[in-house]
Amino acid sequence: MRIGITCYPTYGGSGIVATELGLELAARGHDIHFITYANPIRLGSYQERIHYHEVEVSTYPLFQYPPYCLALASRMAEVAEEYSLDLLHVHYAIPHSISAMLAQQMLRDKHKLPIITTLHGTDITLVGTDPSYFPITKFAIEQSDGITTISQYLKERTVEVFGIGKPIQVIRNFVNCRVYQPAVKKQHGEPRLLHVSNFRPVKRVLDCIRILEEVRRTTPAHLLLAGDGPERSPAERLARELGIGNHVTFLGKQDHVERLFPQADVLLMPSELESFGLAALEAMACGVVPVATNCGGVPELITHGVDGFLEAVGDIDAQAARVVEILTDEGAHGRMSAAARQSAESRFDTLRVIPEYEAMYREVLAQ
Ligand code: GMT
Repeated sequence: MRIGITCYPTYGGSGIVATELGLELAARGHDIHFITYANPIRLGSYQERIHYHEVEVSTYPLFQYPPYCLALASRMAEVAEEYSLDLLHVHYAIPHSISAMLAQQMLRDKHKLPIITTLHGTDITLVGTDPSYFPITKFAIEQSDGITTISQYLKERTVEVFGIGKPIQVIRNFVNCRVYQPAVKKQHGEPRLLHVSNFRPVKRVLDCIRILEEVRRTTPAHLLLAGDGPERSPAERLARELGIGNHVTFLGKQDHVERLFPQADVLLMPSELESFGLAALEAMACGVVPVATNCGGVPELITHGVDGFLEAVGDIDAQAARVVEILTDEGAHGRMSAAARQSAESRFDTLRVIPEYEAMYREVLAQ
């Protein structure tokens, strides 16, 4: 198939999933055309069957807000016609689905161009419920030819918030278990806690610092924080104020997290809300046990006490106690680490999940 993919290319889990999906589809013989304003995160250098079409947004003194949505629609229509695309798969409803619909309309007399929208989370839970975006988000979902969500939780939220009657297919986040693997040999030193995110308030990065402080009362540990965003400076300040600055390393944005995860012992994901929690899945594939919060779609990924732990949002003591449990009980740590890898392999491997997208494409093309 010839597939156009649009996503937010530089920021957030939805862009990562869209890029990894494109790479996996290309490896399976499909032609993939990324249509985005920047080179997608994790795309890397040249790959066979991968094409990248940049969307340029011209400014003009009249435009207080340059119309990205329209520039994207024009580019989508151009690329779809030029490369005879079979469909457009957009990630994150706003504005990508709307631009795709405009492209579809532009080509309607000469080219059938179905649209699949994948909803990732904040496009529904935050942006979509904002009164100024609610009607257009509902329209975008209702007019898509196929809709997928990354968890059952997000499907239920979408139906509840927008009253969608059309079928919504749940296709969960995935991980390539040949790329994400447990370490053959771990580096020496203090046990390592790891947090990976875009440091937005919803991720509760400051909780990671507080958890470390609590853990260190009884157990040596070092915290690695990968990523960047608005909560980085407050987190740096808090670590200094609590006197644990020497035990925290801010790594900034990382290109190859598959090399980082295996070096950790525990993954911290203290989020306020996660529709799925991709970072926890990638950690689990590397045999790293997640200590996460019981919110959104996370229980669809982590089975409490088996392949990770789920505690209440903001409960620092409970999350710290789970970290200590993992770091001090070697037997339990080994069992949970193996179970985490096993869950990633048996339920979320690309070999299992990518065919679900392919089946969805075939279904939509047959309509
Ligand atoms: O929170 C992020 O990392 C960004 C956000 C997005 O919309 O780009 O991520 C969402 O999509 C990820 C990939 O499908 C999910 O794993 C995250 O759980 C989800 N984030 C939230 O729901 C807050």
